Amino acid sequence: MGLFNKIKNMFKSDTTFEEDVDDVKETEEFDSSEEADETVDLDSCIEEKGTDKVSSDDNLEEKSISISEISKDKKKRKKSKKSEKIHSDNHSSNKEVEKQSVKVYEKGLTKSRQGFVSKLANLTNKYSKVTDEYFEELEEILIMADIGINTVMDFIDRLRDRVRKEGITSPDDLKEIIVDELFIIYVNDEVLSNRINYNDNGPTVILFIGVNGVGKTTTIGKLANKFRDEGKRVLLVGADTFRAGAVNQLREWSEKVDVGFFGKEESDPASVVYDGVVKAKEENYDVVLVDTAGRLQNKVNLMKELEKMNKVIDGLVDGGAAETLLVIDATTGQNGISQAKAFKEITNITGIVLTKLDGTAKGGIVLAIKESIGIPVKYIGLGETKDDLQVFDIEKYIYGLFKDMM
Ligand SMILES: Nc1nc2c(ncn2[C@@H]2O[C@H](COP(=O)(O)OP(=O)(O)O)[C@@H](O)[C@H]2O)c(=O)[nH]1
Ligand SMILES: [Mg+2]
Repeated sequence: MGLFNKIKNMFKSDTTFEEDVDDVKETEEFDSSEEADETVDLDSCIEEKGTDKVSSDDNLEEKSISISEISKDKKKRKKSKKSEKIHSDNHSSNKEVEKQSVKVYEKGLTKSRQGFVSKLANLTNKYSKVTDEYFEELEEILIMADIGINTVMDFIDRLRDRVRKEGITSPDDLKEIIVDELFIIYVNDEVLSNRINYNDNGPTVILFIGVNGVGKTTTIGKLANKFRDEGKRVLLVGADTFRAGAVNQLREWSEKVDVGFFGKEESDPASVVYDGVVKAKEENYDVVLVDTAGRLQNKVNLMKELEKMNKVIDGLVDGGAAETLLVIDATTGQNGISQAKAFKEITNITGIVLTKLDGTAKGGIVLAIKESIGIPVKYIGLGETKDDLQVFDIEKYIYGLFKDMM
């Protein structure tokens, strides 16, 4: 059974899928040799928000995962896990949470599904045979979905290859292989872990960076809510001290989701971080979420400021900041990719939060980030409420995108 049907069964039937999700991730071997080698001027990214810049010379390697092997392995594990399974209350409540999460994915990806996936369905209906014209149209659809030109070219090559080797002639059969191959783009790499690093030795400090308006403050509010639900003590630190009102906006979120707050307007961001982390240690907070300024006059200043903050955190917490999450607005398309490349040059990013996926029909950007930046998407924003932040999960994402085709 192909991945297409597997995912369909996971989410449409009553079988539990928590273990499947983990298993795929565990059985993968990752290859980390890919590096984006293009340099992007951060200042121009910040200035020209609407500009689409697509150019990356990434040399894409031969991907050689066998999905059927993963499937087999997963089935085996699933069987043995199932026999051990005790139906506890805890388990059924997990199941509820998962169901809820799948719903948020379905709803948040409606635009992408209607845009990109309905085009794909039309294409399948239009052609009775897989032809060159079919591939050309498919290529166009994928590029329009913001998947990224290099990724698409590589994808089409692999698809043509499979069509030839497997003797596929019907677009209807190819539909499932397209889903398989999109999944491969995402999982066949080193950085699949969507897990947050927790610091066992002190508060877990998470820095949020990214240009203005991408959704940093909102994401912090949503994430604080998530952590608090998990029983963690959360402190929000407002170090976006450059913009009037920015600190207040974070304070409002802290009130809304009922977590701690520290912030000072018109102060040195690093000194706010210092005071905030000291407070977190004194008052035994588990997680510290730091909101930073999206824009400094130039790249050098931004780099220095981030260095300063990191130094402060290094001095207070063993192991320093646990995560630096770059927030990107999915509706800005390839410009978001350019931002990621630029930020990657000036600081060590451990994960990406992709916001506003609900506001774009081009949900393919998730795959482009993976392919051109090589940094894992850890969370995605699928709406404006506190419940609309989800841990990024490729299987739920693919289901959310293709559920009408399944
Ligand atoms: N639809 C949608 N809007 C979002 C999402 N995340 C953030 N926003 C909105 O984007 C705008 C800017 O967010 P904000 O957190 O202030 O951005 P910041 O400047 O990076 O801190 C606000 O109006 C948010 O409500 C999302 O996932 N979906
Ligand atoms: Mg903000």
